[in-house]
Amino acid sequence: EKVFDVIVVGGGSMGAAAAYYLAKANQRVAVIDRETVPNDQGSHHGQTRMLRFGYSEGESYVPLVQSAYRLWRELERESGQTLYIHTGALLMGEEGSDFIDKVMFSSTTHDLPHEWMSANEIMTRWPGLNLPENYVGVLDTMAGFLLSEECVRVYKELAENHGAIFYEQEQVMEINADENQVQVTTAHHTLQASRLVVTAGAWTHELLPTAQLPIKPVRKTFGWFQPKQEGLYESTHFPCVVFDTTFGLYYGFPDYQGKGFKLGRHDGGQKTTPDQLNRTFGAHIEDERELRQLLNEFVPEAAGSLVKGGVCIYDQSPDEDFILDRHPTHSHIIFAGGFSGHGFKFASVVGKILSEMALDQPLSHSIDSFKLSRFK
Ligand code: PYC
Repeated sequence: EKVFDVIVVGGGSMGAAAAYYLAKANQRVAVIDRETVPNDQGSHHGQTRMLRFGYSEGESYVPLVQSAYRLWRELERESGQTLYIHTGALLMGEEGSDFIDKVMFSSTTHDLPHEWMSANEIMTRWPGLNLPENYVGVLDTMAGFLLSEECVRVYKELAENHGAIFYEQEQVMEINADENQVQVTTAHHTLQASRLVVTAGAWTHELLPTAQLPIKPVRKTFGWFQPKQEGLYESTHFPCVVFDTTFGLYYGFPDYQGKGFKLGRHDGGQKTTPDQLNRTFGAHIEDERELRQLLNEFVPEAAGSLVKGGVCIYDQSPDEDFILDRHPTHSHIIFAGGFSGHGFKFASVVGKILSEMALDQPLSHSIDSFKLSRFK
């Protein structure tokens, strides 16, 4: 039996970040993941994740994004790696829509740099976009994207430099907890610690059945498309984009390093379990069709051939807000989940908060709005 201070189950974005902060605080840390770290089976693959400040999901997220941003930039300095590409993010929808109103409310409440733009102004500045007349956009000027697998890889490497041990491709078979200790058994090892952090994405509620986490995994797809014309969508001048349309909420990323224009749909998707998930893009007829519907109307010059499609999982909470708390009956078990497709950008600050929780330190942000008890 191997003894640690903290065991982290799930070495994706949140778990790798938590391991980094814990190892840096001189904790003996073990990370267990059923896959490699990073991997393409969960919720952190696909090259890019957006970081937006003018948060449509609620103004209360803004200070958390700001901290997350600072921590990502610190991580870049510490590692010497580029992890954040500053492009701005253009959020588009019908004038007067709830979506645009919420983006504006977050932007003005927190005095964020932003530009309100009409459809004509947008199409003049970015000729690759095509908008109906009644659409407007808010350019979130500080926004950009994170190189997601790189972020996870860097956290892992730095955590290892501080002594963390990663047990990869090891599935957790059993978690046992008494009042002070936890024991985690995999096919090859039995590990013991006084704290357990569970950050296993769509697997989290299966690993902690007694916590009764209301998390529902949803299958989501995305694809890279070959622009029909060069020069319109490169990340040097084209921003990240979000389209709130009558037929769905879509997000897009500029062409980075010649991979193509990346597009995904944020709403919709199929309820699933991570073990039953069909990870083949195109397994459902709508996988490509619904992406092309958006491209044809709003980004027509990006609607060339499909370069590559991908499938990932959202772990959806009932209100799409995060769940970050202690286990209801075992306070030395801490978990974070229900990130509902908008969590990656927060992994830096969530990792830091998880480490503070595990060390019983004051928290750098209130997490009261993420309590599990709000669903009871
Ligand atoms: O939260 O910005 C976001 C996002 C983009 C794509 C999926 N989620």
